[in-house]
Amino acid sequence: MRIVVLGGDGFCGWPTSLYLSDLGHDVVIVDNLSRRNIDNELEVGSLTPIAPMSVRLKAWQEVSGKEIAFHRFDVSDNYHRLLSLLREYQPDAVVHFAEQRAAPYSMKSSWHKRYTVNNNLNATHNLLAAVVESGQDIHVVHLGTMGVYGYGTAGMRIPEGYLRVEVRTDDGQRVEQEILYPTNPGSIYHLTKSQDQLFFAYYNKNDKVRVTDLHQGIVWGTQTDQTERDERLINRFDYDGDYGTVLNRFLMQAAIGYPLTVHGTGGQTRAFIHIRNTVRCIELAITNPPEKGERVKIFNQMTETHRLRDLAKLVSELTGAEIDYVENPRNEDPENDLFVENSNFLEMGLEPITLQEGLLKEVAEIAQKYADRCDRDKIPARSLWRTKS
Ligand code: NAD
Ligand code: USQ
Repeated sequence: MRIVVLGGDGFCGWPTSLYLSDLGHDVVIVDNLSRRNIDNELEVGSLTPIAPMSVRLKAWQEVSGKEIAFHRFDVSDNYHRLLSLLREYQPDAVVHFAEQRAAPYSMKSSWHKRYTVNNNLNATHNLLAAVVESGQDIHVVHLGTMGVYGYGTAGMRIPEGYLRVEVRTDDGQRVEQEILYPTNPGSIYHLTKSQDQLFFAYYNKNDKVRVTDLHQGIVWGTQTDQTERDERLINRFDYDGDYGTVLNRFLMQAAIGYPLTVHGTGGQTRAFIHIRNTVRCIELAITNPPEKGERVKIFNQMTETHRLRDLAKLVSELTGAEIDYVENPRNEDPENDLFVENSNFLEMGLEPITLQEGLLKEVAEIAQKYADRCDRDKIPARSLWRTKS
């Protein structure tokens, strides 16, 4: 297949591009390198030494014999470059990772809120408008988030996108319907992913665009079979207070002897998935597209849930790290249960990689190996989500 990967320089997009290329697909990456520029803004860098794009692509050609083309432009702004690419390259699928993905970054200031909204909503809308204007039947595969649901239910499993409801009509009859699961975003970033869902529903209804929306949990791990092949292919590892996600942060903190930063009581429960499972899920989504006219397919892309204080205890038992319960900078429920339906991917053949299997390897091969690149001053989360009163 011909596949465009928007955001293909990022943490999920880079290993996905290599994985798809390795499978024999023809891959084109689009990225405006905004994530690297945000590192400059925040005066921080990936714990792993990521190579510039041209070096990455040359290394991939050397180790695999395969070429990946790269276009540097802003999907939220350069509509005509995107449209031309779709017209000329005629992809079967576009995988859309090209959004500002950190919730704390999106909450730093009104500038960061506006940037995240402008970037994410325009990127998604430009893609859908360009698919329609191109006149081609391109399958859009989007990376969404578990956070669109909020993280709590009344004890039920969170379904894969749609909720069955029963409404009472004026004449007293009961009618069943399936509606998009009501969104309950906790940050401006998560709000943009909630709004993305409406774009998909609209373009699917009005223009029959085929869309798969992947509601992904927190991704952990770093390397895949492809990124491991050469150090120039190494994937990024974010550990700072804005972009570092909780489990990778705990692993890096354990490796450098920094007490694990549990926010609040650690009673928050979240969904997780390993990066190797992420790339496999994208493949499964691409090879199982919706039919023309079928509603948006929504899959929950996660393999396990964990309460954060249990996660911290697990990492502490494995490594001897201390745990520090710090004041929570975020505005979120201190405790929640989380039950998630994920049978779609399991039935398609996903084999979950569990925390127990991968944690120690990650600490030894990544966190400890690159520990000297860590700037300890960048570890605390400083983005405060509540307005000061
Ligand atoms: P990332 O920031 O590492 O990668 C995103 C890439 O998109 C970056 O390379 C960035 O430069 C590029 N980009 C952003 N805006 C762009 C634009 N307007 N035009 C062109 N390129 C643009 O993020 P990631 O962790 O790889 O996440 C990728 C996607 O997966 C995001 O949409 C995110 O919401 C979703 N997701 C990530 C996680 C996670 O734990 N990392 C979990 C669930 C969902
Ligand atoms: N947390 C800590 N200590 C830390 C960092 C975070 O206790 O040092 C807590 C947070 O307060 C939060 C939880 O861990 O309760 C998750 O935080 P996170 O930064 O790991 O993840 P989140 O902000 O939810 O965002 C990440 C990705 C985002 C993706 C989302 C999936 O950055 O792109 O959409 O995970 S999900 O969480 O399922 O919505």
